[in-house]
Amino acid sequence: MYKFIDNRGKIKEITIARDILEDQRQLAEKNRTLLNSLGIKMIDIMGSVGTGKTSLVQKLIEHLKDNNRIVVLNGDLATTIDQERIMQYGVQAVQVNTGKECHLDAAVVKGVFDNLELKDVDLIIVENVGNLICPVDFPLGSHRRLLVISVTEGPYVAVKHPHIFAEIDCVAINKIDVAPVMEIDVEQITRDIKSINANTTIYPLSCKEGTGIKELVTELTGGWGNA
Ligand SMILES: Nc1nc2c(ncn2[C@@H]2O[C@H](COP(=O)(O)OP(=O)(O)O)[C@@H](O)[C@H]2O)c(=O)[nH]1
Ligand SMILES: [Mg+2]
Repeated sequence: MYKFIDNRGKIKEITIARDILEDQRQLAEKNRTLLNSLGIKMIDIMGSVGTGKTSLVQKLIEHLKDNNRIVVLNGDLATTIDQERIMQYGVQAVQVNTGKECHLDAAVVKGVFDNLELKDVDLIIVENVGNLICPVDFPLGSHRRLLVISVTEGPYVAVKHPHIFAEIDCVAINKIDVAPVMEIDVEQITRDIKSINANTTIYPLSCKEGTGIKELVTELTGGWGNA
């Protein structure tokens, strides 16, 4: 639903039909069924450009690569920068350049599956396209979804984007090492997120300093579900 507010404060609400998303949900369910049949887990990481998604994937790899055969799927409009960063860890990475599309979707991810030797994979980590709005409406068939925000996005990121926070039950607040210089109150952001979704688990992180990573890894790998 969209709200138009005119200069007298008069509000008009307009609802747009979203049935096309039902196809996406069905494709996502098929992906998850396929992954389950092979014993593979998949994590979908979302968040704006520059919040530290790739940095976090690198940290997850450090923690998980000894016990898991990992494939990373890097979604981005253009470039292979993120893929190259991941490959430095000796981990298989597939870059998906979406051109003008602001999110990955279940069909694209299935296309990647079709080109992998899935029998040699335990864990798929998806870095979704850097965007805070679109990816949440397009489930991929993952077992966990994680939203990465960062203190460099300013103090109002949650209250200005309630939709994604309402949908996602695990949020990492990255770059807490620079919170003082950004004059950001991480506890206020935490309260804002909780006011939108009281069930959300929130992990203050610094990928730069390694703070909070262990706790997040335990959370992500401790409770696989449908996401
Ligand atoms: N200070 C600080 N910088 C970080 C942290 N995590 C990532 N960065 C930096 O933020 C920038 C964007 O990170 P990147 O992982 O590429 O973000 P992505 O676009 O979400 O994948 C890079 O310059 C990182 O070095 C952190 O915890 N603290
Ligand atoms: Mg990235």
